[in-house]
Amino acid sequence: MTPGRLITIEGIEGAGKSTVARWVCEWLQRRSVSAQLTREPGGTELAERVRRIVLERGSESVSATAETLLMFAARDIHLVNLIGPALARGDWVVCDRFTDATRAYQGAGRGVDAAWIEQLAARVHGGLEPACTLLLDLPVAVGLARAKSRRDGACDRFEAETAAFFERVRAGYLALARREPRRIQLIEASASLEDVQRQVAAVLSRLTAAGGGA
Ligand code: T5A
Repeated sequence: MTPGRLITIEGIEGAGKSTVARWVCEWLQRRSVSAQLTREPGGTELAERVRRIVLERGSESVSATAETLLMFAARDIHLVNLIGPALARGDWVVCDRFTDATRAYQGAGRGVDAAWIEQLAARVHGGLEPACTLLLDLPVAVGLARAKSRRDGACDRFEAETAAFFERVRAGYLALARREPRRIQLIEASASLEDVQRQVAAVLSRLTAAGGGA
């Protein structure tokens, strides 16, 4: 059986990742590709519990080190219980955020040592890398305004961060895209949803035509 492919969707808050992730799944399913939608941190019952811990604004402070370890703990659980088995069955997995989020948020945003993040990634991924990453890029102010308009309650720990933090995260993502231009496909996400879908469809067409390599 041909193994499935992992597609990850990345970007700052409000970039449209969840919207695009659902659309990518539907695009694949319309072409008879079995695709599963999931997200990080989370994706399984236990990993979603870790998500609640890492996102909630409690009275205790959470260091950047603890945050990084919690992200990778949730990712390990997700890979073992959901992503790995789905890929082994031949399904494609569409994941709303993955390790590039740790590189951008904890690495570029919080200043966590990049080499340590790569050590954790090597350990947790066990050789798996996304076949393709869609990086939805847009100005921080536009993303934050979209995220705010959609939010129905209090902000989580990340949403409460400053614009300067999200500028570092965005710059971190763009640096990753420059480093890995084959895997990371830049999508101009301040465009209309129809235009974003057109850009994404072009990437997916190349990906499926190439049998999964970007
Ligand atoms: N995190 C996560 C880390 O720090 N490290 C890690 O390793 C990982 C995995 C939670 C947080 O976890 C952090 C980063 C995050 O802060 P999350 O819930 O996935 O992660 O992140 P959020 O960015 O908070 O998710 P949002 O739901 O806010 O943003 P999305 O998914 O990017 O945006 P979406 O699709 O919900 O769209 C937002 C609004 O914009 C509209 C939508 O309809 C919606 O109303 N919209 C558009 N409007 C106009 N034009 C377009 N093109 C539009 N696309 C969407």
